[in-house]
Amino acid sequence: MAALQNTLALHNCSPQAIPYPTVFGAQFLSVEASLVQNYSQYVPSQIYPNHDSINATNLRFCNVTVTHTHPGQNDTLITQVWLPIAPKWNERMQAIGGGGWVAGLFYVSFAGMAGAVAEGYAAPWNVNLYALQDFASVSLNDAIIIGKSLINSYYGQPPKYSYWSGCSQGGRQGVMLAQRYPNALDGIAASAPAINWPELFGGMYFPQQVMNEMGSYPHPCELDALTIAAIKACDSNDGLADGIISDPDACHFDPYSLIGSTINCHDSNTSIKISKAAAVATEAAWTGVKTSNGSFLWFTPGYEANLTNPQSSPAVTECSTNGTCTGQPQPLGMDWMKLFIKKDPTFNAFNMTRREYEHMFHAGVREYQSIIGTSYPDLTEFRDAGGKMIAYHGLADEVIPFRSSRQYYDAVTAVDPLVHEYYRLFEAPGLAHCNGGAGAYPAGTFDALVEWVEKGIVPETLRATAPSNQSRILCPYPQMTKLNSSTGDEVGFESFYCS
Ligand SMILES: [Ca+2]
Repeated sequence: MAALQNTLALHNCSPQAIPYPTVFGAQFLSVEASLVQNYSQYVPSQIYPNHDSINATNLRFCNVTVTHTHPGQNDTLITQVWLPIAPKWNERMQAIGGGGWVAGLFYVSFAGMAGAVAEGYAAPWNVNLYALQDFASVSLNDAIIIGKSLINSYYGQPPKYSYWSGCSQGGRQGVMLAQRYPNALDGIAASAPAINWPELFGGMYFPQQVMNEMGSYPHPCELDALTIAAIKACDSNDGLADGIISDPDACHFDPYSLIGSTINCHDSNTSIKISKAAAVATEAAWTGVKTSNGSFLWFTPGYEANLTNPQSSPAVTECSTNGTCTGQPQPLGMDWMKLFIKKDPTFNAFNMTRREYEHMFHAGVREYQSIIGTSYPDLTEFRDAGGKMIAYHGLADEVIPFRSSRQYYDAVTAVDPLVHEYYRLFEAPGLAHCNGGAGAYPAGTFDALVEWVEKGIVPETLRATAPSNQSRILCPYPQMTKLNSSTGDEVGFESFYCS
């Protein structure tokens, strides 16, 4: 029996057995198919957002790669679909989102696809090599159509349910699908989404801009000390002293109050005083992007965010052994300004005045909002198609400010006050960008989405567990998670309620 299945799988898993899909405006260039056997990979939840970690072992799947172009656009799009043979296909499709500037088909996507196949899902993704428009939206819908078509030709039936799972760029892609292709998917897990893209990327540079204006760059340990002080000051506002700020709106910590305090720098083991530059930089990273006359432009991360992670934080500085520090802007924001707004790879962003920075910020919004802004607030067609969308967003997210998700949710609510019937946003206190940090991670997000779509079980809460093994529930925004005062010292799921 197993031998027969192998023969069938091999027969179906060949380019000759797979017809080209039909995608409006597309011309298919090639299809490749190969049988992959005994594929094993441990997929930690850090690179499989919305899911728990999974140990994928001895997977057998047909790996199909389709290449297409949109004639006249000189673009090339590559879609890869992994069609499970063992374990057996669960009759669903789970499309996996990208990250950063990458649309898909990088290590996070491949890990997610392995995780999805291990759970029986057929998993497509798409990468676009040339056009921002493909990257922003077109490739997403193409990938879904291609995925469904390949599934239909391989298994002889379309997927019963089609899903999206992504975080960050992958989250933005999910939201874009709900906005522009409301019939494409049954369920979308779109966590910490990089929506409001031009504002996000323009705003990401703001702490660096402020340090440039001062010509003074604090030591990372000064910024870390101020973050620790803010968390200490605001921790108990939520009723639970757990090192996590669960009520960020109640936090109003003043970094200027600590100027001159002596701290111990852990890395160099020296004592230094907190400088005014450190207070100015943290304030910039906490209270929003401001114009030269002080008016608000966009959100920055909250008090809980790690401001000095060299990979991801907005206020990174680097210090030599003689104590001289320089600013280290994130390449994402820098590339945005140089390549997309100024269209000049040699542009020197370190010398901008605040007025020039404001012009840059606004120019990005004007030029790119309609292409990749992903901020269109009317999801009523997605609602009418029966779609469900779910998202978590860490309150300690250092890359994408959690208030960006709030702002979008409020905008969707203004169009349709009953939005919570098909779209829910869960804020995760202490959680960093997509994963990490001290806060609890909701590993069951995707499964909650599937239950909502297929069984109508409304996700009233999400269960989340922290690295310290402390567990809690997350509540759908605008509700807040509150501590149930009747519980004792043991804090767990039952210790919280939503209000
Ligand atoms: Ca707390």
